[in-house]
Amino acid sequence: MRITILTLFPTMFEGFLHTSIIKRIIDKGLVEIRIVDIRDYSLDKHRHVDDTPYGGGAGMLMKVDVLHRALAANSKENSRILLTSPKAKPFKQSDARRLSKFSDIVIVCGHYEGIDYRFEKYVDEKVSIGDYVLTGGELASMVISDAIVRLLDDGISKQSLEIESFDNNLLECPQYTRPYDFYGDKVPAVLLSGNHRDIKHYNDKMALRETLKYRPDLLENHQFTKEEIALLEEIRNEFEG
Ligand code: 6GU
Repeated sequence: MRITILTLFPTMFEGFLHTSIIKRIIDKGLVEIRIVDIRDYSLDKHRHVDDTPYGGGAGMLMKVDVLHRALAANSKENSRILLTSPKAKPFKQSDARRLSKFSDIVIVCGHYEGIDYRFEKYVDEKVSIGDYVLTGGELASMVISDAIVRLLDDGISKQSLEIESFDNNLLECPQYTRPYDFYGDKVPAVLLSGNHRDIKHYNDKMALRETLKYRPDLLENHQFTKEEIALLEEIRNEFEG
């Protein structure tokens, strides 16, 4: 896979590209991430990338001609072209899965008060990362790339990908590692029992409990199994007791 990020702030990506798991996935050759400076595609001698809005109003808008030139020079026929924007549907795990199937992705980082609306027709999808406003799309493009890239085959172990929060609209269950006893706070006994059925029962129940506590909205889209309905009943009884 190749991901090309068009940005006005290329240096913001240095830490992201050269650290930890993302670096490992790049070094394995599973993804190439290119950072392109939009300013390189400005033709005037002051390298302007923005201008004031027609009709007045506060702030500056990114220029459609500069954006279009940068995009044309860095995309292909089969590129999936994304534009970061707070004015879009929030990015979900299902979007990360869907986008991980493309071989070429271009992410244009929106900035300033916005962009010239005429650029939107060159874009396949606008993507927000949540209901808040960022100063620019750079952090959003890193979030989106990170979520996509970790799903690429061999990127991280299959087991870590198998049961993940949000797949199946459930949060993951709590997990524990050594020490067994931390100032009297002990790891739940069942996890040391070696009984895999009991452990699964416990973990499934805790996953439901976490989801009920923090993201009950996810359960509206969850397909409950018979087992989970029974677990819900157990949780309710404990809660009442
Ligand atoms: Cl993609 N961009 C900006 N500027 N703000 C955001 C966002 C994106 N997603 C949430 N807030």
